[in-house]
Amino acid sequence: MRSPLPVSLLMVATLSLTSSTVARPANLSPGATEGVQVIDVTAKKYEFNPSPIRVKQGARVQLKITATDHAHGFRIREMPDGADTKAKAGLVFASPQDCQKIEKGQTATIEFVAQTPGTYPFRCCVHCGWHHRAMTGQLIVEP
Ligand SMILES: [Cu+2]
Repeated sequence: MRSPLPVSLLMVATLSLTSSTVARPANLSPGATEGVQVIDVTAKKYEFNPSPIRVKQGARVQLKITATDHAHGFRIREMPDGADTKAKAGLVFASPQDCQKIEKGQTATIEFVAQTPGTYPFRCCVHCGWHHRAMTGQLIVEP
């Protein structure tokens, strides 16, 4: 007689998988700076500097991005290169992310926890000129 155990185990595994993909607790307070790694980044035609940006897994990071010569934008993928699209986000943001526009001379702050090692591409998402599409960079989260 076969035990029904494997089926119930599978159900438990499925349930826990589902709940782990639900939104992460967003209890990162944007004002808190304790334990935060602050990285100054400049955006100008047509590069981000520094790039690649390297941080350690588990670090809470603030990117302070200054557009020096023109309005630019910043958009980063929350999944590392090569990740399953159904995997949970590798970067956990303090606030919802879309295109962060940065006016000329202004600084925008992007805060996240670098949860999963990997390479995260980012790019300018505000049209800034002829080589706008080439204005890209990488964040590397090291284990
Ligand atoms: Cu651009």
